[in-house]
Amino acid sequence: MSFRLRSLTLSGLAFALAGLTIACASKNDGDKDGLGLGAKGGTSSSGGGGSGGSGPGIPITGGSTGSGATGGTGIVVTPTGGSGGMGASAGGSPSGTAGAGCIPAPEVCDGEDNDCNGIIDDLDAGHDGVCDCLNIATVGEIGPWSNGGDVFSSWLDARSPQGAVALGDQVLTAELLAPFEVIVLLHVADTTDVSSNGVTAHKHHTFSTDEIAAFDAWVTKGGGMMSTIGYTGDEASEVTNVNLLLAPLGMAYSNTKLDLQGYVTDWAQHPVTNGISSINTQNGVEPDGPMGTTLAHDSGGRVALQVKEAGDGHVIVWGDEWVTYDSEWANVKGEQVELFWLNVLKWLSPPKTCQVPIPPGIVK
Ligand SMILES: [Ca+2]
Ligand SMILES: [Ca+2]
Ligand SMILES: [Ca+2]
Repeated sequence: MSFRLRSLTLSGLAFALAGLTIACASKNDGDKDGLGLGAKGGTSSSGGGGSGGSGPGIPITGGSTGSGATGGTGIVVTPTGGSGGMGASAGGSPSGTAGAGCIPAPEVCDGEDNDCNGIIDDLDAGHDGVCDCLNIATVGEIGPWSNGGDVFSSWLDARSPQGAVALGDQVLTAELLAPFEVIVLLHVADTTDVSSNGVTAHKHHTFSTDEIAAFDAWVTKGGGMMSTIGYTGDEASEVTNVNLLLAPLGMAYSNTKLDLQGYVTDWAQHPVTNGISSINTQNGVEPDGPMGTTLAHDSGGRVALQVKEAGDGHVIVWGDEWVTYDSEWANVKGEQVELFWLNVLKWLSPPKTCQVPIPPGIVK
């Protein structure tokens, strides 16, 4: 119960929203680009140049020195094979592609469908539901309203050798975004720093026209993004910056419906909501996108979740940020935040890349 009491104590504070965007990018733009596991490289500024082979237990046969920054066009998931099978070919590869002529080999993170099952890089050695080859980044900073860990520093790191790359306050460019399949927007408000528990989430720079265009292009080419909100005490102002990124995608947060609160208990059927019946929120903001499909409401009928398919990409707008603090749900019964994250990552991932089964028994 301690977490609940803490939550209540904090309920007078406002949380702003940040977005978690997850982009999907490049591993399938070709092994020939040598992208390999570009996302494991620098966690702050390099945009992922990484040499392959950084993750324990993940053999890499693809390019080993490719740089995420120069890897090319990013999120190209388009099958180029056409050789029958399941159309997942990423171009000629040593291990072939699904369909005639594919020679099955163990799946590795190389942008290829090594085991010929039609899905590229569907490796999950721990059978935890998080693809070991998924390239995830966060934009902005995790909020300070938790005494425990966040979903990226602890939960995700335990399930994917690649972890998440923190892009922080970096300027968004096509080259920076290209290596990623999924991006989550955290505290990206340009209005104020937010501090608690001796931790400060710094305010973000205002997204420029070029950044907005780069982000929109990354999503529509196949990237998957999720935004979060409610980090600051002035949500009406907080939503402005993240809405700059969401607007071209037909999505938004309301600047007047600022009272999302309590348990979200009304869920429509969707891959993102599968198995979900209750998730708590604190001082959230209602998603209010003109093109969004509403999937969940709180007990007061307020909107908590909207999604949209944008071009080849996927967008999730969540009306709160407490789901990013794993201390609030890791040992909590009656809520399904962990399963929610697995659903989110799977739906945001390209349909023919990194799709791994969500194991049973996630809900406690
Ligand atoms: Ca495969
Ligand atoms: Ca592979
Ligand atoms: Ca895993």
